[in-house]
Amino acid sequence: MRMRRSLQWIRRAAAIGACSLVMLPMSAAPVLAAGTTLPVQAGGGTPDQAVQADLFFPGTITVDVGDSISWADGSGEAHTISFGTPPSTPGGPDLAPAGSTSYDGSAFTSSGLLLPIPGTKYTLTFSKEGTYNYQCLIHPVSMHGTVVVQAAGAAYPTSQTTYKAASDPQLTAAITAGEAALASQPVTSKANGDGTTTYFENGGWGDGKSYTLERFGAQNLAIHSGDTVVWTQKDPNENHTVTFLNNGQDVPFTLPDGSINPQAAAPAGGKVYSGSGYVNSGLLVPNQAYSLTFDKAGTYQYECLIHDDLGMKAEITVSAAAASTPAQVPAQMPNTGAGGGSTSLAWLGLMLFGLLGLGTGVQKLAKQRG
Ligand SMILES: [Cu+2]
Repeated sequence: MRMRRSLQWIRRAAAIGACSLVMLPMSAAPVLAAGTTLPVQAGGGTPDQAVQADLFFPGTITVDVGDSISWADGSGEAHTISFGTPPSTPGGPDLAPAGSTSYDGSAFTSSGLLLPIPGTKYTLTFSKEGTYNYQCLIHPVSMHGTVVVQAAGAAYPTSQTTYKAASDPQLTAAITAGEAALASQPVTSKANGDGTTTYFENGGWGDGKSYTLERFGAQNLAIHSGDTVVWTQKDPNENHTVTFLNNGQDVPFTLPDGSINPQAAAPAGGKVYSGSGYVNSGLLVPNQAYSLTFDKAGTYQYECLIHDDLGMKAEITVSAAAASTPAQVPAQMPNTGAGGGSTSLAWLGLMLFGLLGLGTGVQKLAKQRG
C-alpha cells in the first residue's frame, strides 16, 4: 500500500517539463543533526486537494550555524527543496537528491522528491552564515524560500518563536484565493457558422504566485453532438492532460522505472471523440490548448492522467445535435405558436442570433412558430 502510494506521488511529481524523461529516485533519508531543528512546511492544500498552495511556510526562516531545518510536505503533491543551480538536464530539471546533509552555500543541494506521505521529512544542517535561497524544482514559478543563517547562538527573530504553518496568513490567503478562483472558473462559448457551438474552459488554472487548481474548468459540461470543447492549460506551475480512457483502462503517468510514460505524454485519438476509445491531449504545458469535437450522444468521463488521484476528473454530456432538439431553446423563450407580435419577433431574432446557419431545420421551425 505504501509503495503504491509512493508511486502515485511520483506520478504527480513527474508533472514537470514536457516530455521529460528524468529518473525519479526516492527521497533521501533524513539525518538528524546536533543543534536546534526548525520545521518548514512545503505547500498546503484543501482536504479535497482541489486547491494547492504552492509556497513554503514560512517563506523565510532564520537559524543559527549548526541548526537544522526539517521540511515536511503539507500538500497533496510532491515537492523538492533545492539550493543552488541544478545541473541542466535535457527535457526538465534533475529531480535526483544532491549534496550532503549539510549545506554551506556552495554545492547544489537538493532533497530529491519530498513526498506527501506522513512522516517523510528532508533535513538539512547549516554550517555557514549567509542568506540562502531555495526552490521547488517541480513548482519553480511560485515555490521559493529563504534561509537566513546567523552566527551560532544568536537569538531568533521573536516572530519565529510563535510561528505555526497552519495559521500562516499566506496559507489562508492562498487557499481563500484559490477557492474563489475555483468557484468562478469561466466557461465561454461561441456560435459557429455551421450551427455548432465551441465551448472554452480551463484545463487547469493557477495564479502562478500562490495557488493551483487541480480541477478542470467545468465539472459537468452539457453540449450537443457536433460541438467542440477547447481546454486551455492556464497554470504556470503545472502540466495537465485531458484524457478519455477506455472502460477499465489505466494509463499511468510514469513507468515503474520512474520515467514518464510516453503513452500518457503523447497526443492520441485525433480531433473527434465518438464515445469510445483512448483519446488524449498529451501533456499540456502552460498556455497550451486542446480541442476536441464530440459527435455522439452520451455522458463521458475524462481525467488528467497526472492529477487524477487529486480528483482532477470531469464529465461531458453530449445530447443530440441542436438542430433536431428545439426543446433546447432557452426556457424563457415562448414555446408555442400562440404568441404574436413582438414576442415572436424577439424569439425569432434570438433564434437567428444563437443558431445562425443551422439551415432548413431552423427555418422550418421558425415558420411553424411565426
Ligand atoms: Cu493535472
